Amino acid sequence: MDAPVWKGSGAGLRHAIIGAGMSGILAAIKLLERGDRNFTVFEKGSDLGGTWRDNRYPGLTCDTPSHAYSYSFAPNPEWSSYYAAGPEIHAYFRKVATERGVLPFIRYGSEVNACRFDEDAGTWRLSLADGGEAEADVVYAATGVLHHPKMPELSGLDTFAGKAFHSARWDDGAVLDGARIGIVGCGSTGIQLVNALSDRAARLVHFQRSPQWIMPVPQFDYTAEQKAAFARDPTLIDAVRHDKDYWAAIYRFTDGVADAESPEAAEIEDICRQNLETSVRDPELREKLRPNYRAACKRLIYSWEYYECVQRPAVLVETGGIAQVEPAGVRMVDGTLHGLDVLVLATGFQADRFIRPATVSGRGGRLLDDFWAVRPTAHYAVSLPGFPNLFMLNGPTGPVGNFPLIDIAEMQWDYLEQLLEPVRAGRAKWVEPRQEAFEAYEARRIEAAKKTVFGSGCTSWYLDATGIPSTWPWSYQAFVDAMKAPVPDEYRYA
Ligand code: NA7
Repeated sequence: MDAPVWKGSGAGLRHAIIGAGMSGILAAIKLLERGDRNFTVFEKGSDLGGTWRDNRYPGLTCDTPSHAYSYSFAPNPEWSSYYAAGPEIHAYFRKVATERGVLPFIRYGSEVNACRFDEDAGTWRLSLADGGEAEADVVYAATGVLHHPKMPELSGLDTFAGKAFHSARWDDGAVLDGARIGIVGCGSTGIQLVNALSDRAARLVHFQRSPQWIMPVPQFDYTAEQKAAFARDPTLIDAVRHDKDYWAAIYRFTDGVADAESPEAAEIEDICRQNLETSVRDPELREKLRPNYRAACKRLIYSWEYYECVQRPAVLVETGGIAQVEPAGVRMVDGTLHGLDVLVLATGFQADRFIRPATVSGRGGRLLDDFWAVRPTAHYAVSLPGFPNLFMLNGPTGPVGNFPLIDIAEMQWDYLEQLLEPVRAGRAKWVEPRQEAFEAYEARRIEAAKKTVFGSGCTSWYLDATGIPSTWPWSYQAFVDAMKAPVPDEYRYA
């Protein structure tokens, strides 16, 4: 039997949300809040949660404080600690989605393969991997940024006799306690893995191609009394969520990131350098761990424990080049063989995918792959000229950094609501940014991006294929201001 065609039902616009992660759940809740029930969340997996579903590695922690990494409308008095672990965050999204009535709208196992704009009808036609089809007036791509694992090119990887896997495809069969474990990669994932496994492994070899700057942060558990107080008095949660010192640091941080030569950028580096000098006792190890690029050029690691964990007796930081993987372990260029039982590839993600590999074609058959031939980008990170009523939450060139992406998605949603108002009211069928407005915006963005710390001379997933940061290049406040209201002249309604 052919898979069914979802055409929407009931009154009003038909909405398609792609992805049931943090942003997709947000979109669904916001639609329900306005009484819109004519939508489906297409989720390719068999569970919701996005990045918090895919990543299950030991030590997984969000680097934004738990009370700040919560929807503004769904505070959670039960957070167990200042920085929450992955499973707890996944459970939070499940709970909120359940309580807000989102679950019946999620269609699991429904990967969107293609989205085609039908100009005559003014609608999007979606093709699903299961053979199904769908029509929608508005499409929200809430497909995440760091979603497709990036595998390293290591010769001999398939000959390894132990278990080798990417950090986002955790193998539950891997025995960790008392094992000889290798970890490739020093991003947030590799560092958190070292923290979690340094006292479980018999031997832990951390293969470090580039060391990281570490920002020291506090971590503590909330007591039962504190949680009860949060439940009784939500203003106490607000006090943590909107803590002025935390936000002052975020604003200082984003000011610093926006201008590599600013005093704020120097301040970030001073704090990290001081952390390195005072925390790592062995001078040889200290030099191994000293980055040769600006702090915050790569995404800064927030950790209260890395330097302590990396100094544990079982841990070896290996800075040599990897020659190949062999059945017994990893052979270095200098001939050393590190015998291993488990090899974890914490080597990051293909950060330029977004809605892809879905094929997206807009007005006049314009292909998203062509539009993004040089770099994935979008007008104010949410919309694309030639792709009417197609929007992205946490899409390309949006703000990234050590602050809550939930807030970013919420601000983007409020912006989109305003953009869509004439469409909702029936005064227009669709909206898209004007090509010339987008080009002017993008030119400004690129010029500003070159001046950011991200572009100060290191490699990272923030950079596009030409080496230019693929991020919001201005301050956090500038983003807040930009999202308050779209500039009407920059958009075209039809
Ligand atoms: P990241 O931050 O992209 O880090 C990937 C790490 O893997 C980084 O240290 C890379 O070194 C290293 N890497 C990648 N390929 C190789 C090869 N072939 N050999 C050795 N080392 C390699 O990914 P994460 O998963 O840690 O974090 C992603 C985000 O999740 C993070 O920013 C937070 O937003 C949460 P390099 O620096 O390129 O020398």
